[in-house]
Amino acid sequence: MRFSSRLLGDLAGRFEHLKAPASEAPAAQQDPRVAQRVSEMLGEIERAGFDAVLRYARDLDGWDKPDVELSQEAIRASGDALTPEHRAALELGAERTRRFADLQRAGLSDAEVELAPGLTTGYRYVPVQSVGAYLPAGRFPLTAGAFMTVGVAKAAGVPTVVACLPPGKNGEADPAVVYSAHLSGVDRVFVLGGVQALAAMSFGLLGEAPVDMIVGAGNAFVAEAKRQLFGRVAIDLLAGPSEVAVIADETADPELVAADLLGQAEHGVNSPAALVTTSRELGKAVIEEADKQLSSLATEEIAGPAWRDFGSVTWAQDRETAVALMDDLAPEHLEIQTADDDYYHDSLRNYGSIFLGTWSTVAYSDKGMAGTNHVLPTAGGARHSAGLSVSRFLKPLTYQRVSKDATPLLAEAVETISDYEGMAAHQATATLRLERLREGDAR
Ligand code: HSO
Ligand code: ZN
Repeated sequence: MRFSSRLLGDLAGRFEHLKAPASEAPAAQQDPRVAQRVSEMLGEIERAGFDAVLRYARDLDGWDKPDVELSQEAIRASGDALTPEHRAALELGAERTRRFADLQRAGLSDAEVELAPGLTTGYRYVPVQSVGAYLPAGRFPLTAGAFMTVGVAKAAGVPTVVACLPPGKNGEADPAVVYSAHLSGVDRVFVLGGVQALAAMSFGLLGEAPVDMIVGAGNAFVAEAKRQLFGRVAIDLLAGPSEVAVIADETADPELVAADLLGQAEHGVNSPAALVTTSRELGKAVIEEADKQLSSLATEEIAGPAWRDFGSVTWAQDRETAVALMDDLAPEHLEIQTADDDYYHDSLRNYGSIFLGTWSTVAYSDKGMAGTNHVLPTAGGARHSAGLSVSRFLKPLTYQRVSKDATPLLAEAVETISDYEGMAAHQATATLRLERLREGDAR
């Protein structure tokens, strides 16, 4: 997340950085060593098949069993390892995410129009037939990822959804992640991490046909593997470090604003967090608060460097300037804590998901409690794309039906155009139909 220098020039005098990031936000560019390594691994797995998958699982993740699949029994029983409160919370998340996806599905209806007498065109939403979900379980086992990928694919009607997750520190699959996948309707689960997981699903090495689409967040290697596999399979999006931004005015509570900024800075030492405020006092209070909260935060080790290096606080002279600055950042998550939330909601154009009002915070969506998807564009991607939703798993397939009566209308125009383009065979498809029509012999 960074402001573009051209915009800052245009807004000169209308804003001021109260805390500038110590480092430039990492650009979304790829590391050539990561790209090289991923390409080697994909090549080796394509050549040697499942043997290579197992070899990488052993060497990189310490996997020592001959198989990587969890039994249906183990999947069903995964919840037994959790407390009843934890199970209930996950059940709530799976259900809310599903209901929100169902709402979006209901908003996508098949449609048809008669464009000219006898010419009917339309589209039908058809789900992709199989999806492979990657469920990251590295530093943090982000359980809700399963709701967002597996659950939403199932809401779209995808018949086969398989999931891979890396083994945890104890060498086993994280039970909360497996239970979340189970609640989301997953068909099969494999304990397999990183590049080897994405390759195995995409190349059809897990006793299934190759999947049509791979989805889910992961580290730089996972993102790079998705980039290289794209085209052969579809992907959701290429996610970089998680981001948060807040617009706050003098009515905001600095303690809450600081907590929410650190709440996402915790994702990684390169996770950016930005505050744009129309109140200098609030801005200064948040900077103080952030330092205070960091001093006793259990994950200071991550959130501290992230905030110091990539955190920013910017004063904007008025709400129009705040909107211009924020639309330029196009953050993944955006909170609005002002006396005028509706103005911002109506005016802003670039963000992954927006959290309106003091009482709503990013973590509610992160954990699946708000129903919305947390797989969202980062690194400015919100300028051109939205996050994952049920529509991503559905293909609006078009069709056309042409009657005999509509034939002259289409065929004569196609003859003219094809003649100009020199495409004789195209022209013939139209000419032949016109002849049949004259002969009274159209079937
Ligand atoms: N903020 C992450 C998702 C998440 N965070 C889940 C915690 N749990 C990317 O949107
Ligand atoms: Zn988060």
